[in-house]
Amino acid sequence: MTVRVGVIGLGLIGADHVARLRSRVAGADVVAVCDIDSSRAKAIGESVGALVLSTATELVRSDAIDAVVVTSATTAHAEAVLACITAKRPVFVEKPLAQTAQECLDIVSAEMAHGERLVQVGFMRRFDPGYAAIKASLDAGELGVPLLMHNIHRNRTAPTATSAGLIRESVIHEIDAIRWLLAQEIQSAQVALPRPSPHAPQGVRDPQLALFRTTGGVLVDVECFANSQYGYDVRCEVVGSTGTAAIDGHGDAIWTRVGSASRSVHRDWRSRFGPAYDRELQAWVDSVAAGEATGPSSWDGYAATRVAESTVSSLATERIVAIEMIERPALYA
Ligand code: ISE
Repeated sequence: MTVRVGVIGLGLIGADHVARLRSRVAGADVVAVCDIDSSRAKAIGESVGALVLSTATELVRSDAIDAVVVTSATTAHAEAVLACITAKRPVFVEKPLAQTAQECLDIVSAEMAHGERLVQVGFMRRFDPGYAAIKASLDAGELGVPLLMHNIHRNRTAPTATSAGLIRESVIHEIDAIRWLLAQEIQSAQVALPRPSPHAPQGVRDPQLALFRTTGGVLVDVECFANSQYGYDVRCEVVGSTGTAAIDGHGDAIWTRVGSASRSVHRDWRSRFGPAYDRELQAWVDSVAAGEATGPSSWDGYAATRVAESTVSSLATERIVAIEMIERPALYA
């Protein structure tokens, strides 16, 4: 079966997903697209022979499609995902699931009323071989009991970044990785702020250090630096009672020349995590074809956004904020 996909939102990641679904993911075809910029929609749609529709609602209701990819602005996610659930369409939505924890809960409620999972959230780190190897090692007990986790998340430049956006759009990846790797919820969050980089946009607190404590007592730090100038650099190390496992974010090759050794630095998340995005969408297409949603769920999307909201509220005081979450519904057990 070829899964006929409609894509809502054709910015950088949306256009990348269109290309990926057509060339690197098996069993899928992009048959319809829409974007608020109609000329962009026309250009991309015509280049791949897809129907160009004017609104997300029209696309979700179209008989031409089997499933939907939502890559519009975060503010438009909730409406599009809820429309997909109403139309009983499997949907892949880029992270974060929605703008607020309340919107995420509305999605969780709609999916529960439908009775089965339809949503996969784009937390692609789960599909990265380095993160997957740490997960396997933790699950096999090779590190003993996890005690600490250190993370670095640097972007080269982010001229439109905001202080809250660093947490909601970037640290949210680590929030999901923490929950997934450790299989624990996060019970408190705190942000500590050094002086801003001279390269940070006016008034933006960049870099930031977020500190999380999990329900199992693991302490986690995340350095987020959106305007590091030098490149894209994502690292993670879990410290257990008998060993550690780490991912070095620089790249895979090291060059040695007379008197020096050097290694590549990724320019952005598209090159660093390209293969993880491929695997993530392949897993989604396979799950749609099998009629059973897998991967990061609406519950994961809700939990991450709930933690991000509390973390943002620590920005003003730099104090520890306790995180309140609803009970995990049985659908997401
Ligand atoms: C971007 O939106 C992403 O999702 C990238 O994976 C992340 O590393 C980056 O910080 C975000 O701005």
